[in-house]
Amino acid sequence: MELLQDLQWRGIIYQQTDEEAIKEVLNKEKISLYCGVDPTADSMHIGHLLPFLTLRRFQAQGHRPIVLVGGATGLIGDPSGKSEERNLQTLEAVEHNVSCIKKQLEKIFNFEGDNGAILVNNYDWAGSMDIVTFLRDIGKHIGVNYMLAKDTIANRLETGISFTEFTYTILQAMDFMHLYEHHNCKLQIGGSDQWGNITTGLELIRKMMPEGSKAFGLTIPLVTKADGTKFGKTESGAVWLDPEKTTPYEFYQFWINTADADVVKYLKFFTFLSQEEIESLEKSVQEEAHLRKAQKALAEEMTRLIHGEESLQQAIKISEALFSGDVKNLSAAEIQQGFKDVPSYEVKEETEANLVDLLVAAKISPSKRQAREDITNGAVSLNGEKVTDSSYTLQAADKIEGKYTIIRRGKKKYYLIKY
Ligand code: 383
Repeated sequence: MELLQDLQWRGIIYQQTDEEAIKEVLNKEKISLYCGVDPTADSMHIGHLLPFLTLRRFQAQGHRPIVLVGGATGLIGDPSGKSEERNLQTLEAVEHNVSCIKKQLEKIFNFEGDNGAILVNNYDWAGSMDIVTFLRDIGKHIGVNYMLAKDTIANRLETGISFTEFTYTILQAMDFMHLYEHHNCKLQIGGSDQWGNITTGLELIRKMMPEGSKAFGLTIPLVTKADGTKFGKTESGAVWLDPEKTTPYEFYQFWINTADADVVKYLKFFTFLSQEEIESLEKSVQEEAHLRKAQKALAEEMTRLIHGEESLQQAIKISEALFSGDVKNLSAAEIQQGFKDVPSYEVKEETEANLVDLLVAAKISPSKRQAREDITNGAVSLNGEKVTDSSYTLQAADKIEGKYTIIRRGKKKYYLIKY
C-alpha cells in the first residue's frame, strides 16, 4: 500500500504543513527526512518510539532516514510541553547520554544500502558556532513576534522562560536548515509537541535558502490510553528501551497488559504487521477477547523489535512459568528478570536451611507456629513444588544454580531467597 495511505490508516499522521505538496513529493521522488531526540537521559523510552518507527516506515519505502541526536540542543533544553524551566545538564552527562542513545538508534535502523540511515549529532555544527555569527546570520531572520506566538513559548510567558530556552527553537531550526543544505533533507517529523520547532525550521529555510527551496513538516499524535492515564508509565516509572533499566520480561509484560480498548491502535502505531494481520487481530478482540491474541502479538512484535528473538523467547518462558507456577526450569538469569520486583531475602545463617526458620527470617510467615501451619496446610512451595513436611531442610538441589530459591506462599505471593 502507498506510504501516506498506510500512515493515514494507522492513525499516525496528526498535522502536515502542506498535505498536497507532501503527497506530490513522496509520489515523485525518494527523499531524506529526519527526526531528532535530545539526550536528556541515558536511554530512550517507549514515548520516543513512534516517530522513529515512522521513520522506518519511510525507509521501508525507499526514503532515507536521518536520525539526529541533540548533543547541542540537549545542553539547552526544549521548553516544548514543559511548564517550568529545565535544569541544565552537565557536559559530561550529555556526552554520556549521546553515546548511549546513539547505540540504541543504531539497533533500530538499517545503515546499509542505497537508502541506509544516517546518524548525526547537532553538536557537530551548532557546538562551535560563535555568538556573533549566530546573531548576525541566523537570529536576524527570526522575528521575536513570530517566536512569541509559538504555543510552547507563549505558554511559558506567565511562569517565565529564560533567554536560553527561548532560543531553543532557533537551534532546532538551524538543524533542519543544515540537513536541508547538506543532505537534501526535505521533511522533519516529530511528535505533536514538536510542531512549533519544525515550523521555525521551515521559516529559516524559506528565509535563508535559495528561492524555490521547499521543505515540509509532519507530526504524529500523542499516544493516549482509553482510560485517560498516561501512556508508557508503569508503577515503577517509564518503560525504557535499555534492558538494564526495563528488562525484556518487564517490557513484554508492559505490552501484554494493554487494554482491549487500546490494543488495535497500538498494533497500528507500533508494529509492522500488515493491514490484514491487524484486522484479523481486531476481529479476535471483538469475538474472543479472553484469548488476548492481539496483546500477545503486540508484546511479541515489540519485544522482538527492541530486544531480539532470544530475549523475547526468554520473556515468554518467564511469563508462562510465573502464570502456571511451574518455575523450576527457569535459569538464574531468568529468575533475576522475572522476580525483580518480588520481596527478596538474603540467607545469612546456616540454621536458615530449616524451612520453618527461613520462612520466619525472610518474613514470609509471621511466626514459627504460623510457618509450620502454612507448610502442613500445603500453602508453601519451593521452586514450584509443594512442601508439606514442616521439618524440611533445604538441599543443594533447592538452590537454582546455587543462587536462588523461589518460595511461594498461598496462590500468587512469591518471594525470592538469595544465597
Ligand atoms: C532536537 C534537535 C532537532 C530535532 C529534534 C530535537 C529534539 C526535540 C525534542 N524531542 C523529544 C525528546 O527529545 O525535544 N526538540 O525527548 C521527543 N522526540 C520524539 C518526538 C517526541 C518528542 O525525541 O514527540 C517524542 O519522541 O518528537 O517529545 O533538530
